[in-house]
Amino acid sequence: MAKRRLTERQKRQISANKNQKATATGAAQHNGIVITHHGKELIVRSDTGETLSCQLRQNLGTIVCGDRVVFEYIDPNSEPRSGIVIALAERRNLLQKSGFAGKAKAVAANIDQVIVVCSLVPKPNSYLIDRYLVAAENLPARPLIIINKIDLLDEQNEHVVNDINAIYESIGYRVLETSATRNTGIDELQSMLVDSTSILVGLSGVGKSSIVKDLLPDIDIRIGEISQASSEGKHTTTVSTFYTLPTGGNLIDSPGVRDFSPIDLDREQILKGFIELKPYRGSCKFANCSHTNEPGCAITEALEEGKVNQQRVNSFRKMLADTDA
Ligand SMILES: Nc1nc2c(ncn2[C@@H]2O[C@H](COP(=O)(O)OP(=O)(O)OP(=O)(O)O)[C@@H](O)[C@H]2O)c(=O)[nH]1
Ligand SMILES: [Mg+2]
Ligand SMILES: [Zn+2]
Repeated sequence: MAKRRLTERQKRQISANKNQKATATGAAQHNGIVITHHGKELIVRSDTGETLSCQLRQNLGTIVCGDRVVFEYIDPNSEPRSGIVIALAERRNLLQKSGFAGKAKAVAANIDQVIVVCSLVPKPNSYLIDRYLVAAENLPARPLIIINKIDLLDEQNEHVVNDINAIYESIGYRVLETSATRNTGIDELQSMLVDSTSILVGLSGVGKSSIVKDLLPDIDIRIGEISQASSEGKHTTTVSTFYTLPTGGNLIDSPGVRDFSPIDLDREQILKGFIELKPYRGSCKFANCSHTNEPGCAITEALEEGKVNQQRVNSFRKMLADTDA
């Protein structure tokens, strides 16, 4: 007999039932989504729309923003109510980065769209954009690139915007120019968020939280400053937070990074992350081609023929070298 596939709901129920047997509390179980966490305290929004503080049952492992969970109320009659998360639903995907000493650090779960935010100040870093795109392609999630602070456009930095547009739009990515302070491009962004869960990622200080604030003006969101000396952000957002937009869709604001590396990717996955290199997969003379200086490398040939962009190939090669893949 063909195996029946369980729906997500059924899987959650089974997971919940297991825990119920183990604890025998007999308490009613509810589903919700993790909005954020402060140390061991999780903030969960139930499917009925209640936001509550939850503790975490032991041995559930890491639970992050965007995770679907099953919880019980500690005392359903107390005010405000609080809960215990007893089970974690299966994840569709998990965005992770390389944290302290190269250890994997979970950022957020169940993401449909990764929005790589860069700005004119601090300046964009193309290698960082490329690494985020590789992470997105492998989640998999749809990537979108934003160039924020477009109000700061001048003759000196004009080429930065032109280059990003030229490189990424020519390979099929969407590049959106915004100004969070002037509310430019925000309506367009809003229309690209409907019906999905998106996450804003990028350097500290590029304006991720400012963009969220434009979309949710009534919510209290901390906006940081830029250091005058270094033009870098001051890491104002410290934990990822999940927001539901009244216009449709969910948006996760994440803490800005100094650097980002995807975790645990092999050579094939890195190649998969450079979408314009797809036609050259498996076409090199040597099966174990390092795509650097071997004769008959299809990627080197494509580069010489001007079919692929030098900067992107540099990123590809650097990523292979950096990850030791
Ligand atoms: N000129 C200009 N400044 C902006 C724009 N968007 C944000 N800023 C400023 O940039 C600074 C940093 O903004 P945040 O929204 O805190 O940046 P962030 O990306 O959330 O930073 P982290 O939370 O540290 O990752 C603030 O001073 C904002 O006012 C913009 O479109 N134009
Ligand atoms: Mg922020
Ligand atoms: Zn090759």
